[in-house]
Amino acid sequence: GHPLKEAVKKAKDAVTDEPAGPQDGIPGKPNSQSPSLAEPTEPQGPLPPKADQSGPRPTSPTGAPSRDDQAAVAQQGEWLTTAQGDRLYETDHSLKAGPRGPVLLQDHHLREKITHFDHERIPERVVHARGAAAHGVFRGYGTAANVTKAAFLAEGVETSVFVRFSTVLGSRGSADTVRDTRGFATKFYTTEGTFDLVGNNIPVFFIQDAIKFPDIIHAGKPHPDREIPQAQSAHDTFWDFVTLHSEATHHTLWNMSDRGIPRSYRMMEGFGVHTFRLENAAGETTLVKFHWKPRLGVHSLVWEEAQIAGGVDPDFHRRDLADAIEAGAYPEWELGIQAFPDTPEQTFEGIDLLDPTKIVPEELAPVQPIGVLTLNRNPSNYFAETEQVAFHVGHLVPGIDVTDDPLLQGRLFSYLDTQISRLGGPNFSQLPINRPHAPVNDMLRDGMHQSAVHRGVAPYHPNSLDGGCPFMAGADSGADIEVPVALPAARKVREAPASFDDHFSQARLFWLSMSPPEREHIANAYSFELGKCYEQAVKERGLQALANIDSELCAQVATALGLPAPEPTQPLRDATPSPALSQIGATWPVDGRIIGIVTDGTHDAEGMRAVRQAVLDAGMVALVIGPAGGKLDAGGEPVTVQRTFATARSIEFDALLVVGTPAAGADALPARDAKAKTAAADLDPRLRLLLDEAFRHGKAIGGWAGAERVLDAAGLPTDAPGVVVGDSGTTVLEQVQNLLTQHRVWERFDTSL
Ligand code: HDE
Repeated sequence: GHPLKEAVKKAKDAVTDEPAGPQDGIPGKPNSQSPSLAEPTEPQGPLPPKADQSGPRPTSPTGAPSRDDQAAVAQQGEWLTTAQGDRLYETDHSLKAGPRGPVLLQDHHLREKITHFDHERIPERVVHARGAAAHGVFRGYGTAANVTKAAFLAEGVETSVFVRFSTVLGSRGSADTVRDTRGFATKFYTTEGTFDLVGNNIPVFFIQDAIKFPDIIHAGKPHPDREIPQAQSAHDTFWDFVTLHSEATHHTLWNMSDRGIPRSYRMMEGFGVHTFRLENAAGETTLVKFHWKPRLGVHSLVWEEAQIAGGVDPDFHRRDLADAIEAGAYPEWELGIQAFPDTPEQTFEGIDLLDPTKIVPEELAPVQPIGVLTLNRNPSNYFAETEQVAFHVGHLVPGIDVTDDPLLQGRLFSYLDTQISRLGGPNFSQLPINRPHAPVNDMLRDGMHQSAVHRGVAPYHPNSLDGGCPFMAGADSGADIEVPVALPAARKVREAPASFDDHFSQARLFWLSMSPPEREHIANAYSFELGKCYEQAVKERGLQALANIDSELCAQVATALGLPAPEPTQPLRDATPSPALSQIGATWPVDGRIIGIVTDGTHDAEGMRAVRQAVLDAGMVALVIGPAGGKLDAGGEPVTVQRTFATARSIEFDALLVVGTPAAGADALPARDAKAKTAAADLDPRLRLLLDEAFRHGKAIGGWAGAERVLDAAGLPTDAPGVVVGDSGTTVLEQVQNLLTQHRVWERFDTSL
């Protein structure tokens, strides 16, 4: 037979024979064996079509489209066709007048194929353009029942969700690990209609009024003349804005902290930012702030890792999320609320709850868990799902309402407006990813891309011609009604309340809550960002803002900029630190952490195999790093090399284990690298770089079977904190795993601040 036909047949058979993947398991139960990450597939001929990443199917009794229906729109039958279903016998050659003649205009297939391609792109989001998403399930604990009647928060209720994470400033193709705020937007497909919690990984915002949003974004985006820099805040216009609007100081400080460079989407907190109003079945109201707490803890990259990842793996966060879900290590967050009495002042302990530049420290109002989110299925099509999903802060269900926060009020207008242009008209709620899982019976009609075929003649209310349908739900049927909040008598003004005037005290609170290494990272971040500005006035105003936060921070950055440190313009207020704001000091589960095992297969192969298995058994990921690709013979079942000295960079690993003294790769840099040569006669310079970076980035490093010679040659002191040398691989792994629960070896960072 024809080789291509045979390959296709083989591929088809492979798909049907494929064993059930981890996604077919029970949602919420992380699968500790990570089969898909452990062994790369070896390409042989055309790869079989990748099986749909079928996790649990969205359960909707009410007509949410199944993925089979969605695919049937354009992928039925086995023949290639035109969009009209006419079968094609050829798609590689245009219709021509003779093999060397001109192409004929009558070639409809050519024109359809190219025209469709020409229109494949839609405008990217004006902010949050770069994102990655996943499906999952949310389970209510029932603990919020006393404050809200929202049905999806009741005990044991499971609701399908879709979550999109994003950066804010960069374009759709920009790097993941830039210093920026991250979006954390969740769509709950509840039985009472869709609820969107459109939050960020930072609990405060730059501005207090939505009318300034175009301004801050214009300032943060690349300069309009040369369109540089991409996805960066380290430039004059950004710092010009945030130093002219001192209300931005608090959010800017969070961005300059480790929160601006998360280790993973799985290790970020999420915040609703604004205060929301909940209403219970008895009509009583409570003000709340929403929090997402990651089960794996809050962790960040160090700045050098973030920069390296931008070059060697710009998709670092996107890949991490998809890989973890594919391997069955399902990310989890608890949803929690801080609850405040709904008093006419709408303040708590003197903090204005309508001011989005303020947090309420968790020590004053604990975060109470009300449910758990598990992400368990990757999108099967990026465009259809991640790109076309449309979130809106106004998508609310009974029991959850908005407040008068002027930032939130502006958002209530913006999201629908931008989606009409981004998604090409007013009918985007009919796109599969946006369809509610509750029955829809609206009187919205026609418009671009209308795909519903409405029945009846009377899309108006009341009517007598369609039997009066649809009917109005009564308040007793759980209909969505706004909470009838009393408003004070007022004059129309363009003003902010006096309670919005304090711009520095919470920035100081954040600074004082940081541990020494976190403070050092913040000072370095300001030194870098302000150092990248050209305008002297901007740098000086930047230092002025820092003087109003803390004099040591200001002095350190001033030294880096070579400028005098200014005096504060107002007295620094005392603040009680909030330990909950620091990422350091607790321990967390190690699931899904990535352990690189450096080996050439000739030293303690048995121990290496045992350690690799122990890593997988602990729910972590083991990646074997060898001098070159292929398999290591290792005197037993051959071991697949997953990274080579040429492809491994330290950013990918949470810890490294070195087995014995691996030989240099045959493709190691030639002796031209004289420094490497003298430092370590036979140490592969790329292995030296790998170890050196892991060490500088505070990662646990272990070794056995003579590995201390390698560490020595790489210049790593074997008695340094977090460097573990032992007799057997399993005891070394045990200690390394223990170190990993603290995320990094913090003692390695300078603690002078
Ligand atoms: Fe957004 N924001 N935003 N924002 N926002 C958008 O809506 C806007 C703000 C957030 O993954 C846009 O569909 C205004 C705060 C996320 O699809 C747009 C203001 C918070 C996402 C918009 C804010 C957010 C967006 C662009 C100031 C955290 C990505 C595309 C009042 C609480 C959602 C779109 C996704 C996206 C407007 C401020 C979160 C233009 C006017 C504060 C996570 O409508």
